[in-house]
Amino acid sequence: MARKKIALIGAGQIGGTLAHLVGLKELGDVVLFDIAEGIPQGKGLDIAESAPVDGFDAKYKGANDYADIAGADVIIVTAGVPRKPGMSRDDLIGINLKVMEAVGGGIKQYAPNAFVICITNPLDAMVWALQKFSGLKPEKIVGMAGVLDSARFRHFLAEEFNVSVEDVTAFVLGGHGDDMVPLVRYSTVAGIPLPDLVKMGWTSQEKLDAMVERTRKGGGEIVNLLKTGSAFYAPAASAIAMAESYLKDKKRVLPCAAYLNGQYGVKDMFVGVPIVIGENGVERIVEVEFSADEKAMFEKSVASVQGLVDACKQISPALA
Ligand code: A3D
Repeated sequence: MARKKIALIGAGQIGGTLAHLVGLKELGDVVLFDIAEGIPQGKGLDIAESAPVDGFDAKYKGANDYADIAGADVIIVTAGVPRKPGMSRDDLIGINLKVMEAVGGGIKQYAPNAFVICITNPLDAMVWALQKFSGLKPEKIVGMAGVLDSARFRHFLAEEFNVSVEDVTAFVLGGHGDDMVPLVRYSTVAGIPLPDLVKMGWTSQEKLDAMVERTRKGGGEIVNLLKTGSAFYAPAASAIAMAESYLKDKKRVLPCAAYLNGQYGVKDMFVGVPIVIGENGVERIVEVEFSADEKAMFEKSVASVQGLVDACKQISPALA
């Protein structure tokens, strides 16, 4: 059986980390694409030279021409600019929308059957625009945010409880902004929901509230520490989990920005919800029940995404 082809559009901090992880996990051969000449070629060669040491087989090709992504099975998009301290994700919209137009054109021409994972911010609006520009079927394109936001919450919880991260599950839904929705009721340690753990004295409500808030601001915390860019290790790991579920038909249930067409009362928008990813892409959208408070938080988050989508339509009339 031929190896799968994985195209990474954007060979920056996340793109390079993705390329390394694809090799280490032997998910397939890699094409690293970027407008910067030399960077994708250099990173590809560097990682290929690590393969004999780590013992993995994968071919790496650096590219500056979209023709090289032809026939890709999976495409992960990180092209664009990241945040700097003091910037919100929404500040990136003008520049990154133009990038999505170029990337969408390349995908439409050379890899219209790929499963595409978008990471470029502001995530929910950029994946929406990328779907329009590329013409991909809605079930073949998703945005990565919920897996990362949930992983951050899981990390904080595992530290607080002093238990393995493996036994902590968490659910963060809604848009990938400061009003994302960490769902405490659906987050557990080995199946025990967080509100029960508060009752059992494992932590206090105040501490739990603080972890929820830290999760919401998790991206900004890293931006402020790094000063020159945004998080890349955990975002790359998160997108790889999504790609792996598609490539291996694992049918994992993961929170991702998926195209909603009436689910959760939302139409023609990408918003973070639990989905099943398998060989057909988005195979199911899971509609969980919200309490009144959760519903209000979710609707606030959706309204923020709607604002960004409206801004995209104003900047690029082709999207209206
Ligand atoms: P960075 O290291 O700057 O890499 C971006 C790469 O995109 C650079 O190598 C650029 O040369 C390249 N690029 C720019 N324009 C184009 C173009 N038109 N075509 C192809 N390549 C281009 O950034 P990064 O890797 O740290 O982050 C990439 C994106 O991911 C940013 O928009 C971040 O805001 C976003 N991000 C999202 C999350 C989510 O959870 C959604 C988390 C972290 C970062």
